[in-house]
Amino acid sequence: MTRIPKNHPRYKSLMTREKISLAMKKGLVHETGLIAHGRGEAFDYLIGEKTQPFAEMAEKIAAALLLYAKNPVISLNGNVVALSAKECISLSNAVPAKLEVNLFHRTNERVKKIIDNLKSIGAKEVYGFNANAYIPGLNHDRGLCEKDSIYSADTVLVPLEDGDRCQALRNMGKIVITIDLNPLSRTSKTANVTIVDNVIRAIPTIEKWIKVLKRNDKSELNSLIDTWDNEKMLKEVLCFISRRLQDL
Ligand code: PTJ
Repeated sequence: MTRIPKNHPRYKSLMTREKISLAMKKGLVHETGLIAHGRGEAFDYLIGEKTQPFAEMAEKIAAALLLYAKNPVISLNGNVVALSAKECISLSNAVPAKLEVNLFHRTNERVKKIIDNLKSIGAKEVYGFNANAYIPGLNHDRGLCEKDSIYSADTVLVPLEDGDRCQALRNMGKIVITIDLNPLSRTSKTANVTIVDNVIRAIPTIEKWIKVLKRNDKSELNSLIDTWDNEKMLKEVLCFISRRLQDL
């Protein structure tokens, strides 16, 4: 890794870039994952590189949905594992939810590498390698998934997702929660709950809310979930960004 001086004003951001770059060299992240990361960075700048109230609320609703679900699954890709592997494992234990590796640029080799990496840092069971089902409507390998995991899930958390798969999962009747720094993406517009925040901050915040909401019964969770209006929140994000730009 390139040595980044700790007093560099962009230390955190540069270290994150190093993480993604290293994960690509290890074969965990696809090369286009670097481009996706750059796009995410640009949007993170626009929201001030911190968890804004609209994201905090979405993270709370996400926690309620994961607790309410009968069969929740967290879908993992190369970028998510590079940036938040330990945090995703911890969240999956807290809910509890299954973990499945589900890639856009799928190769068995990369799925295996990612699963091995997750297991080496504490994940017990990770689905995705023995893909034996297909998300209907996707004529591409990204539709491959496991019957006992994403295919039969009622609620799926899919950070950094692509719009088509998000729509296909919704067409299957699933509740889709996404984490996407771009409030204009098709994924953001298609998901039931869009968390406009960096996956690095979002996953631990969802877990924080899991711990708070775990004491609530299903009807209390349901009342909370009912208050959510994703379209309204996305408009709020755009207003927030334009106000912020005018104020600068
Ligand atoms: O590992 P694979 O093969 O499954 O591929 C993963 C990527 C991310 C390469 C693939 O899914 C892809 O191409 O994604 P997109 O269509 O570029 O979408 C990624 C979205 O995530 C974009 O809208 C980015 O703004 C957003 N994003 C990037 N980094 C982050 C992020 N959102 C939250 N946190 C981030 N760190």
